[in-house]
Amino acid sequence: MNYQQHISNNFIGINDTTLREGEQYNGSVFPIKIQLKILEHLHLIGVDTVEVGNPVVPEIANDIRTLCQIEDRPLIMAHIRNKDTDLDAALKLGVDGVHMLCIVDPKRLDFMGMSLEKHVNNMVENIIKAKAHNIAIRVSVEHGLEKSFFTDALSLLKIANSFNVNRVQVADTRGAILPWDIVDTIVELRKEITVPIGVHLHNDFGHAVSNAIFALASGANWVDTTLLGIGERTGITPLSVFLVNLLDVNSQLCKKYSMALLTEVEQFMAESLHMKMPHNLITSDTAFSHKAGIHINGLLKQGAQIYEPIDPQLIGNHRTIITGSRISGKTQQNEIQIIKFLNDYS
Ligand code: HCA
Ligand code: CU
Repeated sequence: MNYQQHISNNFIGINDTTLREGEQYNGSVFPIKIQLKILEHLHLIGVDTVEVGNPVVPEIANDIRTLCQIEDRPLIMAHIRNKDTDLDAALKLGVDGVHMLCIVDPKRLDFMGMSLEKHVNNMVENIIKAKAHNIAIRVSVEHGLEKSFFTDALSLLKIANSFNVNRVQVADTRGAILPWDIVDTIVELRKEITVPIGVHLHNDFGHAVSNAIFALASGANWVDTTLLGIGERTGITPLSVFLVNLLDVNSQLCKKYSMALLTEVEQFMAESLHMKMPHNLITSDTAFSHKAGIHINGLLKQGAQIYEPIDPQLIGNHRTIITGSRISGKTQQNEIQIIKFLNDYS
């Protein structure tokens, strides 16, 4: 498969869900001031849509109303359940669209006192209503990427597709899907679905970024992200790491995003949450630090790209050279200065 070519043809956009999934992170508290700042930052980066929480909760409805009043902003999508109460709450607010979550797991439907057939009928009614109000609608299936639920997810999404929704989406809700499985599933889905397909990928097994890339290569068009990857449990695809992958696949795809803001914005997010930047994100303070003598020497002799995947400046990050440790070798201080300022990426 020509992965690069497929991804370039398929990729449409990023739905950032920091304001919804991100609030589900254990340490998140988002007063409206922080939400406004997040919206502003996401707009400056240039994400295509921003997802907010469920307006059926009155406090969330108030916040969404405030966010929607901002004139210069991305499209705002409310994340709702497949319920008319939720849709009605969203319709009152002037959001640009709704992301409606459906369920196919028979046990969960049972707990809800609902049959799959009734759930699908409700979905159809909600789609028709949203369309009558001229707002965009994306229909997602929780656990939709899991093998045991895929057949039912596909049947439900085919019906949504026949009503020409703006987008359908499948989620790896438990974060345990492996890249080869996502390829098979998205290829199957693409055969049946004509509208754009989005993916929402949890990171429990560490594949949230690679699964996004493989999903795009297999026919998906949209990816859900959050700043720092925050969300339930280990979170979802982090915006920064996803974007550097996309840049590597085809830099043209990132032209519409202000990559140089990524470090500042993700560091702002960490500060707001009173958390230390995760060391394993490319926007962290240590993401471009070099410590071992062999590495420092390599940088000096061959240039920084020998141990750096991208120029840190591309994402607004910086290089750090750690000397004076027992593993740092004999590099002289004046040589270190050279590395600090050398720019080998032009
Ligand atoms: C959840 C819902 C969700 C929804 C994803 C989507 C998930 O919190 O369980 O709207 O596509 O991970 O399934 O975040
Ligand atoms: Cu989720």
